[in-house]
Amino acid sequence: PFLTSLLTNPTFIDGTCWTTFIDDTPELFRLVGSQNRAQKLLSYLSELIVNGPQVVGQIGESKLKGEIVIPDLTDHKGNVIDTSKPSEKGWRNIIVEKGPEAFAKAVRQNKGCLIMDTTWRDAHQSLLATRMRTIDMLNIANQTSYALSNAWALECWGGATFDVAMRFLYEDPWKRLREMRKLVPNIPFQMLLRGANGVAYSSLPDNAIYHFCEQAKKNGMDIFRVFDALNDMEQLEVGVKAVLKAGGVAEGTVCYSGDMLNPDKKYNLEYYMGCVDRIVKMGAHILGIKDMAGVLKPKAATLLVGTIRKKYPDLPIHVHTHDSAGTGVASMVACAQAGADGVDAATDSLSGTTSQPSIGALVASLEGSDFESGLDATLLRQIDAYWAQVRMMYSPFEAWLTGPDPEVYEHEIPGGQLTNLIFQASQQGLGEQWAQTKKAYEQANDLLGDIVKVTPTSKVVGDLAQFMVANNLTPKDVHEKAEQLDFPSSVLEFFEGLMGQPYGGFPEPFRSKALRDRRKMDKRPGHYLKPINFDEVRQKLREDWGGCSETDVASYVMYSKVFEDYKKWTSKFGDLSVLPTKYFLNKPEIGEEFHVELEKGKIIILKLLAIGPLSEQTGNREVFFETNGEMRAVTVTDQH
Ligand code: 3PY
Ligand code: ZN
Repeated sequence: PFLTSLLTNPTFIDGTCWTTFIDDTPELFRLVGSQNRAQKLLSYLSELIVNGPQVVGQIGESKLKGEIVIPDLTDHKGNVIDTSKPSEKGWRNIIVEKGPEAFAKAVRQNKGCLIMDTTWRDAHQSLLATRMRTIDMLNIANQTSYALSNAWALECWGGATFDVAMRFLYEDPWKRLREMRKLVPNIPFQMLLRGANGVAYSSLPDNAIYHFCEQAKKNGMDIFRVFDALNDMEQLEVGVKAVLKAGGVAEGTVCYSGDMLNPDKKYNLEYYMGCVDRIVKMGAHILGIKDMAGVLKPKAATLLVGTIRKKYPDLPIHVHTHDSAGTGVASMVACAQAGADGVDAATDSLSGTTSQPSIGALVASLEGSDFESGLDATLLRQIDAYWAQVRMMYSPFEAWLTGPDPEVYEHEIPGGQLTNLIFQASQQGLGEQWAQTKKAYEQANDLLGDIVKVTPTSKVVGDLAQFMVANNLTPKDVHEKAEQLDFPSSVLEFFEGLMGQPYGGFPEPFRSKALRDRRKMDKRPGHYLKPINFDEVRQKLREDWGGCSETDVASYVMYSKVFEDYKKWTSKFGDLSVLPTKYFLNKPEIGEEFHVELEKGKIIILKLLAIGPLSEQTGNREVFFETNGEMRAVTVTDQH
């Protein structure tokens, strides 16, 4: 109390009693020199408090000010369901007890249409710039284990979540996977793997993909949706084989692009059936159809799924879509009716527009039909009450889309990229250029030969579009000046062949003009890339960081620079995944008390006491906290 009153005393705050106070009475502050976990956490908070969110990689204040209420689940009679232990019921039991083939058989034999919930991966990737932190999934994991116990799977890992976890959230994606798995042992986990690109943006040596899949399976992954962004079947096969070798369920996936109903478009039914035949031959357990932009209209869905069902009566079919144009529920119902075994949806508050269609709307639309989902709508609504609050907490990452965008049929921008591009445009104050960017995206796609667009090829098209807008280039200019222009590196990598071979070949002479004397690979990149020497990587990581796990090795191989930056960050600020999101994004108020669970059962109670005045000599400020009743101070350089 003495210190608290002193720290809030006006003469202390204005600096008049400041200069000698700490020097004269160091025992009062018990400054902890050792870099223990709590102190590192305080360092992060102090940076956030003194220098603002940008300095710690955040972008602004969240709209949610209060505490998030975690709902109890109640059954139809109003009785509270005991969720202290996970549910034991779920489709994962078949995978664990009988293996991938048995799972594939069981979902095919299931009478209704199962739903995969994408809330933990694609929904926030598509709506909130992939920024959902592990803690916010873990906080609702017990309830989820019950409410979604009959789901096909929880899509919860892979895609962009892998690098964003390290890059922006300062979290270990592997730790996320293990922690989720502990709390949800009953529902299959599904991830997104970009074929020979792993979870990166261009191809890696084959042995990196095998190692990655082995680690993912060991750390709790069950079903791997494997796609290739160009539907290059050789690239896809690398991923499918790696999953089969690791013992996972392989969902070999074809990406849907364009409009199959339009006879003038490049990708028609024959093209897709050719891809499906190859995927079946590879030995995939499940066929995935990935409509990443949300352009699969109900009639096309009926035709595509219906044709596959007829040709391959025993093949489980799982369809993914985005609701960008507003047709998501209609298309998924059409898929169910045409013979799909599973379709994707997201919790209501994180659904719609660029995300997946609403799970509540889909469950209701299938109710009473032959294609029931087997999910309990009441329980889903109860956990959605949690997600509504969480979405508000992540408001700094909203693109503020107000409704469906049927223009997606023209520009074909994938859901996740659409919000990303809008978000980037507004961050850079280029809001008015958004209409131009959309148009340029269409033109860039044509210049590149009308390619299938999904990560990483969607980035190629997006980068070329932004390049055209920034440099005021028409498609004609691009053609004419191709030999002089410095194209974005993603465009050059695509032309080199580092993302595989596009259907119909590369556009010439554009490719050669843009590449000049760079290499041209006309076979899949794995033929050229030198295999990873894993022992060398292990040795390097041990030398640099004093130790390494096999999952660190996998992270480093996938994203060396991002991994190293992440390690530097955590040596300075510790494991920030334990910090509640409210205080990860926003600074606490003076006098505000909050809890952080450093590890199970080890809780610290924190309170911000005061922010000291700026020292003219050093440019520093002192920030004072109470942690478990003990005073701690952190010195921070004021960067203002
Ligand atoms: C990804 O690759 O991250 C995607 O979500 C593609 O749709
Ligand atoms: Zn998607």
